[in-house]
Order: sequence, then structure tokens, then C-alpha cells
Amino acid sequence: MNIAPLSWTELESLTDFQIDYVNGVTNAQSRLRLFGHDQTEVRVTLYRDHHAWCPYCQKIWLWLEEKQIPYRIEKVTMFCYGEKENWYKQKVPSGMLPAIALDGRIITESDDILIALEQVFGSLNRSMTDAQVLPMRRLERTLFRAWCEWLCRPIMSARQEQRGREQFIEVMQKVETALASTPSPYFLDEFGTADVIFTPYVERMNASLYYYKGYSMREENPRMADWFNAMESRPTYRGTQSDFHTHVHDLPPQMGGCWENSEPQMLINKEKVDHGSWFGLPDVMYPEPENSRKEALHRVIKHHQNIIRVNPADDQLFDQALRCALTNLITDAESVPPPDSDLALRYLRDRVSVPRDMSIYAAKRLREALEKTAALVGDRQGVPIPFKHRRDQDPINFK
Ligand SMILES: N[C@@H](CCC(=O)N[C@@H](CS)C(=O)NCC(=O)O)C(=O)O
Repeated sequence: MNIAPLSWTELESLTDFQIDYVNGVTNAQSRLRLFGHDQTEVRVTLYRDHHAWCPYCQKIWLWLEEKQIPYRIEKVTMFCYGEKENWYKQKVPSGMLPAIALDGRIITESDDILIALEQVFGSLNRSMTDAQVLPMRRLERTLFRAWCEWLCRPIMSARQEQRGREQFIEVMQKVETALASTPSPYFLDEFGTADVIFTPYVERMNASLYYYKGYSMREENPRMADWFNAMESRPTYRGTQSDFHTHVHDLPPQMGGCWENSEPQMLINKEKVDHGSWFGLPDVMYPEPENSRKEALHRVIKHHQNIIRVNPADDQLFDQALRCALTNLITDAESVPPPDSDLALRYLRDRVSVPRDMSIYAAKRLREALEKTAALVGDRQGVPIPFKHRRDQDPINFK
């Protein structure tokens, strides 16, 4: 069925998506988290990136959410997205993230932050310096280095590529053994600090190795798969979780490059992540919440003026095209967009950022609706995503 695009007011009437940013589930948009406490009890401010992408920030974010410590969030721009705020450079001259203010005292370096938080609020089960946690922290760094060696070095020979893969898999085996040595799906006897430490980079490894190397970490390692599933049972983790598309395009400027091996499986995976379908990718396994379309619609409506303004296409043309895609998103009916709007729709499809803009399933629904609607008028791809910086995502345009 082909229908005319709904107006913004009509679209608005079709979503009742709401969350409680202060006391509700973990989400990337909150500026204050109280967990039922009074505002006077807030002792912590977390300085993290606008994109909710920085892995070291995710560690602190997850820890605070798990411990339900009341805190404020101040967002800062990372260098590759735009200009660093002067007020932040005055607090932290290096501009590095994350930082916290704890009773007014600035602390940087994510591990030092966790140790300082533990001293005041107690540890998350076991502490950062616990005799069982320390070897897990070392194992995480060993895995990190093996990942960097494989992913972030230009490929000079097939032999080097093979060695990178083998070395990574060798460390992965140690991770599998560590996970298998406790009865829980977590790194130690129960969820805790060690899991928080592993989370940011295994999430980024899962995405990047799938896309750049054709290696599905989550599918090829049964204990790791159990760990991911257990993490996804936690609303805290779900709120911080990103998707494959966001990670694979945010990593290159941060890591100084990610090198694809052009093997057949890699090319298949890359095509799926870039052009869909985004359902069935091993970036998420828990069932889709029933309100994911409503969430996507709500989030786009909220920012539609800025989304239209930053799109390279003519504002009027893209306004109509976007409403066609949102009409499809929420009604499932086809709504044919104006001629030549395929580029504009795909520009947005490629720039939905998870969890910054919306949660993982909402983003899949939105990407799908944008792609389906674009395909009604053309097969051209949008302006390529830059890989040396991501100034196309400068948060200044969304204030
Ligand atoms: N060792 C530091 C590393 C932090 C770090 O590398 N942060 C990056 C973001 S992932 C950063 O702030 N870079 C400056 C920028 O991108 O603006 C920690 O554990 O906190």
C-alpha cells in the first residue's frame, strides 16, 4: 500500500514513548541520575563524551549504574567529532575523558576513577585490587593488545594477517578458559568489576572483527556468547550498548585506522552492517522490545529540525522524505519520497548513533525504514562516512 507521508503532528500522535531519565532505566540521554535518592545526595559528576561512545567512559557509566550511585552527567566533545569545550580544558588540561568530580575533586584515568569510587561507595562485588580481579584486568589488556595488533596494523602480507588472527584467537582461548572456570556466565563467581572492565572493548572487538576481518567473536566462542547474553539480561548494560554500525565507523579515527582483509566472509559481513538488513547481526541477541519503533519515532521527532538542517539535501525535500520514512517506520505502509531523496535518506541511515540517539533495536528499525524508503526512488549511496575524523557528527549542530 502506498500512502502520503504523515505530517509531523500526525506522526507525533503515533508515539507515546517516554522514559524517566532521572530514576528510570539506563539511557544515554540522562543528565542526572538519582535512583530514588534526593538531589542533595549527589556527590559525583561524570564527564563523558557526547556520543556515549568512549570505551573508558562506558566503564565508569556502567559501574555507577550498577551501583546506583546518584550522579550528574556533563557531556564533552571528543577531538575527532569537534572542538573540545574550553570549560572542560580548564578542569582537565589534556582534554581526556572520562573524568569525575567526586565531592568537587577532579579525578581522571578510568581505573583510578573506579578505585576512588570504590573507596567512597564500596566495590561492585570484588574490588579493582582483589586477587581474583587483578589477573582478569591483565587478561583484558592482553586481549586488547592482540586485537589492536590484528585490526589496527596495515596489512603488509597474508602471513602477517594470518598471524594476527592466530594470536588473537590464542588469547581468546584464555578468555574462554577464564569464563569456563566459574559456574556463572560472568568472569568470576558473580557479576562484578571484572565484567565491567571487559565490557567496552569486547563490545568493540565483536563489532570490528565481524566487519573488518569476517570473524564473529560472539558466535565462535561459546563462553563469550554466554557472557554477552548474560550482560544483555542487565538493563544497565542494555542502556550503554552500541550497535555494529556505530562501532565500525567510530573506531577508525579513534584507533588510527582499522584494516579490512577483503576475505569473502568479511565482504558479506561488511555489506550487511552497511546496507542491512540490520536484524540478525550478532550485535544483539535479546528479543526486540515491543516499543522500538515508537522509540525511534519519538527520538527523530524530537531532533527533526536539526536532523533536517545538517542533511546535505534541500530542507523541504528532506523534510518530506524523512516523513515518508517515518510513516513507513510506524505504519509499515510504503510512502514514496520525492525524486532524488535517496541520497539524503541514506545520509541519515549512516549517521544514526547508538546509544547516543536511541537504543539498538530502535536504530535498526529506523535504518531499515530509511533504506526501504530510499530504495523506492534510487540506489545511490550517501556521502561516504569519513574515517579520519567524524566531524560530520559534530555535537555543536545538535544543541
Ligand atoms: N587511560 C585513559 C584513556 C582515556 C582515553 O583514551 N580517552 C580518550 C577517549 S576513548 C580521549 O579522551 N581522547 C581525547 C578525545 O578524543 O577528545 C583512561 O583509562 O581513562
